[in-house]
Amino acid sequence: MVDSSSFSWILPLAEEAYANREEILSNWEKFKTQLTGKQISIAVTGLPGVGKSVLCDYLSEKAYQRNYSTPGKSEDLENNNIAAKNIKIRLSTIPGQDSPNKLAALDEIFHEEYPIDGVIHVVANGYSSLRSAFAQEWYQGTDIEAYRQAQLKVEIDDISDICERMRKSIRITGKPKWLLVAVTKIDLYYDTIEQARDRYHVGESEFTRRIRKLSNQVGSDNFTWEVLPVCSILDDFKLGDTIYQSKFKEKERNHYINQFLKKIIAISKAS
Ligand SMILES: Nc1nc2c(ncn2[C@@H]2O[C@H](COP(=O)(O)OP(=O)(O)OP(=O)(O)O)[C@@H](O)[C@H]2O)c(=O)[nH]1
Ligand SMILES: [Mg+2]
Repeated sequence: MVDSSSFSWILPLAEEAYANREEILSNWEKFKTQLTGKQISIAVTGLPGVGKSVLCDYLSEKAYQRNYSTPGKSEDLENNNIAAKNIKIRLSTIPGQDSPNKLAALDEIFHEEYPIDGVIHVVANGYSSLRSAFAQEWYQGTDIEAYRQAQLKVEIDDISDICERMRKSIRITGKPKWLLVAVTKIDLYYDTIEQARDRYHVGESEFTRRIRKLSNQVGSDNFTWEVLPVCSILDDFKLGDTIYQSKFKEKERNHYINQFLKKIIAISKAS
């Protein structure tokens, strides 16, 4: 069982209580894991510009290297690795833009011969970067709320598609066993984080209803799902001439990245 009490949406009051990467992944443990260790493969899905690639770069430590630059729009399947105590985790990120490459990546990842163990589905509470054709079409002088609402609407189609693919795969292979929803970019809307928590986690929303439907279809013994907030790069969000500033410092971001990493490892070990 995963200890849910140690995972929180809100920053701990005392900084000393922030999740610490060194406690999660020591170099010695990483080295030992190269030799032996359980292998877990995870698909990372979500709409264009929600922050999938950058999140995976932070989880795998790539983004902490000097000269790191953000990847830009993804065209193909991307792989990142995480090594923890007795476990090797491979994150395969599916590009968000609709394209033949995206469909090929989805088919490759939801392949019955090599089923994935889990799915991390990334959402950004409507703050998708203005990168997709859809988003650019939508921002024609509309305000942030209209833009966000349109993104949140498409997000339902997207989670429905992923749930349907998961249902088919579980029926045939018994996997993936779990879904972890990453509610990212919280540095942009931390002051209203409760709304995101209601939408994606505790509330009776269309989003949570869609996942519960999957859970009922496949049976809760065969599938678990969890939701956790996170953020990665602290870029300001731009919409037309308006700029929404990131409200976090690096240490706060690192707390959420480390907490998320801890969660992935815990679910992977339990599955
Ligand atoms: N403030 C803030 N900005 C973020 C965060 N994550 C990503 N971004 C911004 O969002 C942009 C898009 O992130 P990506 O990781 O490239 O998005 P993606 O989901 O991989 O998009 P596709 O490759 O098009 O599917 C980044 O270039 C950053 O500017 C975050 O946690 N906080
Ligand atoms: Mg990407």
